Amino acid sequence: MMDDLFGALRARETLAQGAVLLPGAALSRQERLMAQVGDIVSQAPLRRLATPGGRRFSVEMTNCGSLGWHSDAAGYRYESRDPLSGRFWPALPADWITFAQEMAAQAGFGGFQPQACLLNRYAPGARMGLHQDRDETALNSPIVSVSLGLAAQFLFGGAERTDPVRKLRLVSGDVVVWGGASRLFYHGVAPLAPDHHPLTGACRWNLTFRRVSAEDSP
Ligand code: MD3
Ligand code: FE
Repeated sequence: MMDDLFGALRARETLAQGAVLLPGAALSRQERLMAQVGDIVSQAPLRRLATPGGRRFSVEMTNCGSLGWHSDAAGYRYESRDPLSGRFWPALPADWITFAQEMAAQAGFGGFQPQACLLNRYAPGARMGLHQDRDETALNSPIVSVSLGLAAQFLFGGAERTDPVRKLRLVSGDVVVWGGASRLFYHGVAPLAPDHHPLTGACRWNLTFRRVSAEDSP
């Protein structure tokens, strides 16, 4: 309800075909989300993964769900166990699944069944270069992204790496659903400027809910 009030200040916006910004859609649950993030990180600690080329991501990551995204010398892929501990990833909280489904449905994607949530933490200076999310085979499913804490400049390109890039400021509580024609669009995040946010301190968090496999596994 409060979300609707704030949402009235920044209107829902279609960024590209299949890409919908829902401003402030997570505002009313952001404190609970961050408490749950704390639980997940205590079970599957944040880590700076190696790229296949031997560099390291500046963003710290972990996962929950039946699958989690991982990167090392062997490549980018989803794993059902945390390679750091050998244990299954923490479960996706039931209310996270419901929320991601609601957000997808609001953007026109009914029946979304997320399998993975990638948790990204940006400290000042952390960035994510322009890339496509293409380690999933369920390309008919959207990706639901939730921003928490410090604001970031999100970079949103097109189907080709050389397409013009639009800059979009994402603030705490913003949700973006990326599906349809935009599912394979290039995107990234500019280096995080140092600042302070009451919810997260010096950091920005981003949660992305993903369906990995097109088959009807849980
Ligand atoms: C557009 N994360 O984890 S979320 C990622 O803010 C990632 O941490 C960024 O890109 C972040 O892969 C951006 C927004 C996002 C996620 C997936 C997309 C935008 C997308 C897939 C296709 C197009
Ligand atoms: Fe991405």
